[in-house]
Amino acid sequence: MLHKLRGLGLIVRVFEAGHDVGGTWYWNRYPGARCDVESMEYSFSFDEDLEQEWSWTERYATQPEILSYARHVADRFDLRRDISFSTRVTSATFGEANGTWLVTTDKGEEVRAQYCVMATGCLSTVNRPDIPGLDGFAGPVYQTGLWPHEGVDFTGKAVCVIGTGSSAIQSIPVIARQAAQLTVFQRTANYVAPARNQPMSEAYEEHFKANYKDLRRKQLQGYFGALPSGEPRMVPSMSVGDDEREAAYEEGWERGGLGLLGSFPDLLFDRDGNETLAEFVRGKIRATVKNPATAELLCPDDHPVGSKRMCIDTGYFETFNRDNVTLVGLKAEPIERISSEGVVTAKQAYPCDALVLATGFDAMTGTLAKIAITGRGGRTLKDEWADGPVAYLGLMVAGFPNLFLVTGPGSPSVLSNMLVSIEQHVDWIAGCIEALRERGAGVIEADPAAQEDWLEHGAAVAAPTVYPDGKSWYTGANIAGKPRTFMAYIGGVPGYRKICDAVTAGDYAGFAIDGAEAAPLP
Ligand code: NA7
Repeated sequence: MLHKLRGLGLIVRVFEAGHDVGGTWYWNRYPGARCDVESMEYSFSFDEDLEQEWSWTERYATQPEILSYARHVADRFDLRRDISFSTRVTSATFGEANGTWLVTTDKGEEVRAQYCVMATGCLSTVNRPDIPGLDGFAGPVYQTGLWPHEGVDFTGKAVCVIGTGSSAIQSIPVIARQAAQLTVFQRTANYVAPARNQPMSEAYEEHFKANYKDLRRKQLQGYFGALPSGEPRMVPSMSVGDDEREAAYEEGWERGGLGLLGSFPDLLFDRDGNETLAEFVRGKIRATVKNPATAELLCPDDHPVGSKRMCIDTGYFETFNRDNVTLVGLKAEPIERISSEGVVTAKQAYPCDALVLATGFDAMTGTLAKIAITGRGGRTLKDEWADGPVAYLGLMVAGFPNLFLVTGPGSPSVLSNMLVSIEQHVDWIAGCIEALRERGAGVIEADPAAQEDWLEHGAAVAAPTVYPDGKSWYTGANIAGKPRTFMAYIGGVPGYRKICDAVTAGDYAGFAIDGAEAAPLP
């Protein structure tokens, strides 16, 4: 965004809470942290030289490698000189009299700007669980999303991990190899496919680099902003025989990655079809985990595949065959408290030297809620979003002129390859600001009726899918007291882009510019 806006000749200031660039990849340094989108696709497309000069070393990049990439991009485009690091924005207030935003920081700085872009991330405020006694634990407590930069050595230690989401699934195999004893506390079992990570092959990288333009174009046609894996069968899952369906899943399992969920186009819609994939994954778990009781505990049985984010792993289920690893199912024995010595469930105490909270994030809205954002008439974003977030196209909120959101709620964001979605929003916002400047306009804002229509459309698109079925962070269900709404747009990356492009072509349909009536949607 900084690079693009500079290109328009604007003066740009960036405020960043971290001491360096990287966002998610700056904070999430837990052992085993890695992207679940393939490296060649999880990269910026805006500069061809950048594409050609950077080399990824593995099919799925590790956190340190992605952080190096972010640093490289920052240096290559000389971004750091306009970024204030270690600085948190505390408030952003729209001044009706002059149509500008006043941004204040925890360093006491006050900056006035015509446009304010919130690029605060979707998974950037960690969820510290409200478990009695947590603060009284005698040993260190680590949160996966705020991992110490100097690293942690668990050698010879007894470790308890709470949570079995993506971060836990990546870190548990690594911690288990180091620790003397590992106890995993699972509230909800997850569907996990093998990543089949491997070193980047020279031939694959060359093929990608020679065809980047074409492959990026194909990426944009993918529902999730990623290339299809293998040859998806374009027929409904229940229209084929059991053997053919099983063969399709087996192929997806062997290829590895999230592509398993795309084995048939209707797996996120047809609950019977979805259940066949669920049972396939359960079969794999039962075949891998030797202790039948542990295997059953690890088999998800309370939500469809994909309704909570599907995970990919390297040796997660195999880890439960180790002698030093114990799985505790919290449905049968909920955590009652944390004592100074460890975790205490309804059945027994589990003493440990260190505690790892892999308990996720206050997703999509948590970070924006921590900033006092005030729009027209003193309306705060917190109040506007009290019943769940609303945003037209996930890009702007009615009543908050010239305030843009990157991957905001109501956009595909977390249901897509994030880099693709981030670039689309950055391009859209830069294009919008350029258009405003060309016509000499001062203020753009979402029309409340267009915003309402978008919300209804988003809910209608999500309703037939399995997404609302899971108690996931997509819906706010992982945070006590958070309103339950499905916060992302599941109309797909290509469809969403088409709508955004039509809005732009329709003279920013659904947006009011300088108080004029908003053009209707085409
Ligand atoms: P997730 O996917 O939200 O996982 C958090 C895990 O922590 C999940 O298993 C939760 O169980 C569990 N949890 C949360 N609070 C508690 C309490 N109080 N007690 C016990 N267990 C708890 O976060 P991740 O960091 O793993 O992954 C986030 C995203 O990052 C991921 O989806 C990828 O997109 C990358 P629950 O399922 O709520 O029952």
